[in-house]
Parts: sequence; C-alpha cells; structure tokens
Amino acid sequence: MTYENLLIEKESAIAFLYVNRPKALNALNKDTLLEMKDAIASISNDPEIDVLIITGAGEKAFVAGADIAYMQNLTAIEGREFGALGQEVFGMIEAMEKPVIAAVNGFALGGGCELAMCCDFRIASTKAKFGQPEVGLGITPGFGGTQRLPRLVGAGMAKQLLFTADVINAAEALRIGLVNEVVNPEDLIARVKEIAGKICSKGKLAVRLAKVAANEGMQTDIDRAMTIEADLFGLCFSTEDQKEGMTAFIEKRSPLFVGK
Ligand code: DAK
Repeated sequence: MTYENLLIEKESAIAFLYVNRPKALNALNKDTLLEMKDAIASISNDPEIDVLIITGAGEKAFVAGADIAYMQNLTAIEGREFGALGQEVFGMIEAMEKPVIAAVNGFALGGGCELAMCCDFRIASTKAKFGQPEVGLGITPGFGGTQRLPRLVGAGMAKQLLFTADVINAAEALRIGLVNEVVNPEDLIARVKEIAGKICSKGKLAVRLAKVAANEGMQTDIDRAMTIEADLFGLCFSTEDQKEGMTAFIEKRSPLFVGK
C-alpha cells in the first residue's frame, strides 16, 4: 500500500511512523486511519524491526485530533464506523508486542492525545500540548480517551481534563505523569532514538513478553496478573536469549542476543 498521509522510515531496528498531514496539523481522517492500520500490521510483522516510534510531521503538531472537517457531516452510522476504526487501530498499537514510543512534538489534542496514550510511553518536546477538547465540540472522546487517561493519570486529574477540555503544556503533562520526559524540540528524535536503541540492545523476546505481561496484567486482578507474569517468566527459559543473558553475566561479558 502506498501512503498519502504517512511517512515510514526505518533505521536499523527502529521504525518511524510520521503522521504526515502538516497543513491540517496531522488531523486523523478515515484514510489516515486506514493507512495506519496497514502500516501497524506491516511493522508488527517486519522481522527487521524491534521498536516503533510514532510522531508528527512538521513543526507544530503531533496530531491535533480526529479531523473535524471530515467528522462534521458524518451520519450516526458513519460516526460509529469511524470511532470503531480509530479504536481498532489504537488497539492494534497498544497490543503490538514491539514497544511503541510516542515522540510528541507539538499539539496532541483529542484523537492525538489518545494516539499518544495508546503508545507504551511518551517523550515530549517543550512545545508539546495535550488535551481532550471533545466536550467543547459537543462529543465525548471516542478513541479510548475516557478509558486510557484515567488509567495513566488517575481518575480525578483525568476527569478535570475531560470535563474542562483544558489544554496543558509539557511541564504539566510531566507533573501528572502523562509523559515520562520533556526535552528541547531539536533533541526530541535523538532522545527517543537513544531510548529505542537501548531497548533494541536487550533480549527482544523478553522485552515483548514484559510488554504482554504489563498490558494483560493491567486488565485483570492482581492474582491472575501474577500468574500471567509467572507463565511469561517461565516461557523465557525456552529461549536462547535467556541462556545467553545469564551465561554472559556469569562470564562477566556483554550478552549477544539473537532474538530466539
Ligand atoms: N481537524 C481538522 N483540521 C484541523 C484540526 C482538526 N482536529 N486541527 C487543526 N486543523 C486545521 C485547521 O483547520 C487549519 O486549517 P486551514 O484553516 O489552514 O485550512 C490548520 O489545521 C491549522 O490550524 P489553525 O490555523 O487552527 O492553527 P492554530 O495554531 O491557530 O491553532 C490548534 C492550533 C491545535 C489550537 C487549533 O487548530 C485547534 O484547536 N484544532 C482543533 C483541536 C481539537 O479540537 N482537536 C480535537 C478534535 S476532536 C469519535 C471518534 C473520534 C473522536 C471522538 C469520537 N467517535 C466516532 C466515537 C475524536 C475527536 C477529536 O479528536
């Protein structure tokens, strides 16, 4: 599939997905979401890629939301389909076993904030702005915002943001735990690449199983979650990487992981 609204770049084991509609501040319309669905499936299945970085093209925006011009005249049925498509794509990002980092370079509003939240974690530039402005448009968030925001920042803070439609800056996003780090705009991609590179240097099966354990564990009660963790921990002992990682430690050398 050729993409009109995305740019995909690959650098060793790291893939970059740029949402690329800078004139509309990278707003998500149906075509963009369909392209993202294709791209995420392809990156998930690409054996050369271990980490995905999602960011926005241009200087101003990560993603300024779902495309309001596209949504303005949707019928109820079309709106339902659009919401389901967004939820499906964001669910694919959250569920893909390879780590996904959001490099938030500017506005991350509405569907853009929701896109950042379905990534595993967020690194922001000082220019980033976050918010769920939907109630100001007479709608509720529809791509998971009412669910992921409370899980990330707590119910009280999430409800304040959801009910007021307030837009917060990167420092406030850091304070409430919505982002992990804030860096200067010119350093954003380098910093995210540095983190991605560090992840790539680890046992990739272990990284993926750790993601599965964390994601699945958060969806269930603690006893079941511990069982999931124990099972996935056990599974690691079927891998060459576990043998190599522990042998390297005993032999006081760096491990050479093969991802098997
Ligand atoms: N959609 C479409 N176009 C957008 C856009 C958006 N979300 N955001 C910006 N643009 C366009 C602007 O219309 C403008 O286009 P032109 O006029 O140049 O053609 C261009 O991008 C530049 O924007 P501005 O001129 O407004 O730039 P400023 O720097 O002055 O302002 C801004 C930047 C980000 C503060 C402002 O653009 C803004 O407030 N944008 C809207 C932000 C917003 O409200 N985002 C949330 C969208 S609602 C659901 C499915 C999905 C959703 C909900 C439910 N179901 C079906 C259940 C999701 C909803 C949303 O995400």
